[in-house]
Amino acid sequence: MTDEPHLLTEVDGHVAVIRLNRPKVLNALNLSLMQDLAGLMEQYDADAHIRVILLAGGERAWAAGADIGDMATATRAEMEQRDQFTQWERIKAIKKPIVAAVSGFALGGGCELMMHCDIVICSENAKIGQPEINIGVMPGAGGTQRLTRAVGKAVAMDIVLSGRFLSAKEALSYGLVSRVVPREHWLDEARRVAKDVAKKAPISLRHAKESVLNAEEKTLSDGLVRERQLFYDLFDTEDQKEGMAAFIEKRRPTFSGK
Ligand code: CO8
Repeated sequence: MTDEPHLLTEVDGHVAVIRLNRPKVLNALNLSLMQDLAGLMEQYDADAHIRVILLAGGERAWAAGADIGDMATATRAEMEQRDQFTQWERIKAIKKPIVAAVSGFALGGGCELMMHCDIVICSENAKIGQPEINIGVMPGAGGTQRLTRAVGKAVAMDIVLSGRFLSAKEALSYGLVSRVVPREHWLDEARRVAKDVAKKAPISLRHAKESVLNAEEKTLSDGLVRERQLFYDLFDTEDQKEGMAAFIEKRRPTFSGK
């Protein structure tokens, strides 16, 4: 009997759907899953047919964190040698929009993976947190940095130091997720959002994603300079001409990605 693949994939129009598939361990993120996930995302990022990546977990868990079994007896030197954060850097470098479909637990590395995505569609049953403090460690893949930029110091400290789980509603009120949907619609709604985004001009999507992410890393004035360059660049694209002509002619645009 062969093992189930830890990632399932499907292409739905211009949307590449990737599903985390380790349900027995609540989609715990081990090194080989993260390597394969980064590789798949890079493959879709380079594929001109794909415009949006949809990353989904299962109904009970998006991902309950890094695989604790992999780390339980590791020394500092072994952890450093594994160099696992390279995989996370590869995901951070993906240029196409990533929509997350989150249901159930999004904890530790799972919450950090969610924060690597661009639009987070979240079931009302989601439980989101950074509980590393309960097992004698702390977040290591952005859970103190991206989280603090997303929700501010006071809330980030509460989440990281108490290890408590947030409800979907709380996460929405803090700006950690984009939309909360009824539990029976979490995946359908995320697919709908991904397909809707995939109708937009691909170069505009890429530039807009880069520019929004710059707000996390650059100063306001540097971010504004880069925003202006990216905005001007779009006037060299066929899709800008098509988009504006379609508006004037009162028809739907057909974007070519050029
Ligand atoms: N790693 C490995 N196995 C896990 C994990 C995990 N993170 N989470 C759950 N499992 C396994 C359980 O061991 C259990 O396996 P088994 O059936 O063989 O006993 C199975 O999944 C089901 O879990 P539970 O029986 O515990 O289910 P409950 O509904 O009782 O509880 C919880 C669900 C609350 C989610 C609970 O499982 C839990 O607390 N999980 C751990 C959450 C956690 O601490 N996450 C943080 C991990 S550390 C981390 O993410 C650091 C990231 C650093 C950056 C990334 C670098 C790699």
